[in-house]
Amino acid sequence: MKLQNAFSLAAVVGVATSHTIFTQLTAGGVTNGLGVGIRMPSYDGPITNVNSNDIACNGGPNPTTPSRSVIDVQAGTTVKARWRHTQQSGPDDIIDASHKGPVMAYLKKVTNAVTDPGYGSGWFKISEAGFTNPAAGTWAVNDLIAALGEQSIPIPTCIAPGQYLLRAEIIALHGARTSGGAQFYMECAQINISGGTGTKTPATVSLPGAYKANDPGVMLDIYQNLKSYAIPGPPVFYC
Ligand SMILES: *[C@@H]1O[C@H](CO)[C@@H](O)[C@H](O)[C@H]1NC(C)=O
Ligand SMILES: [Cu+2]
Repeated sequence: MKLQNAFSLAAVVGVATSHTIFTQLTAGGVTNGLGVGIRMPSYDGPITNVNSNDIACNGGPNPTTPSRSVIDVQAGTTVKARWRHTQQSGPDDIIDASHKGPVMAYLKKVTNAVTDPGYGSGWFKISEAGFTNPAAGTWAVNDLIAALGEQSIPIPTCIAPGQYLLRAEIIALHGARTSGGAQFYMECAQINISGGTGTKTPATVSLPGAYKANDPGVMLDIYQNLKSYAIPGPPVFYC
């Protein structure tokens, strides 16, 4: 009996460590510390209810730790979101390769990046990658692992300067053949964009709201000879 419990515990830990968290942001050549300027959860599990407020900036089942920091970002530069299984460091500590799916980033203009709750209207997508190599069967998640967990996110030049939430997201589709089976991983970084020209105003969506449980890119069987993939959410905003 004792032995069996030990094995079940190992299985549970194995599953948990295949999850992931966006733990660090690199901006202007500076890699900020773990959880600095990021609302980091204590547990690396996914959000699975697309209608929950937690789909915006995590929380709920995975309580998040607030951060007082706001990270300076220059419009027109590329920032890097660093993904890890847990808050620990290490080269292999990214996400299990079984967690195939898209990798995206969104922004939301806010008055105060520290206190804004995240959920609600105002979100626009600034980058996405999906089924990047159908011939090889590889996805943006596989590319992220090859990039040692660093998601490169170009910050548009034409948006207004000011405070934003930067939401980096991975959707793991290994269990997505049933409704509620897709695993959404996301955290929000608190940033202050300077140098934006403000010449364009992006169309925005709500989170929750931008995803439906039965979207073709959310509920699908990725093991059924998939030829193409429709990344869920709005189109990417380009200047
Ligand atoms: C954002 O950047 C502007 C321009 O550098 C600065 O004046 C402002 O104090 C910054 N705000 C925060 C919250 O960092
Ligand atoms: Cu997982």
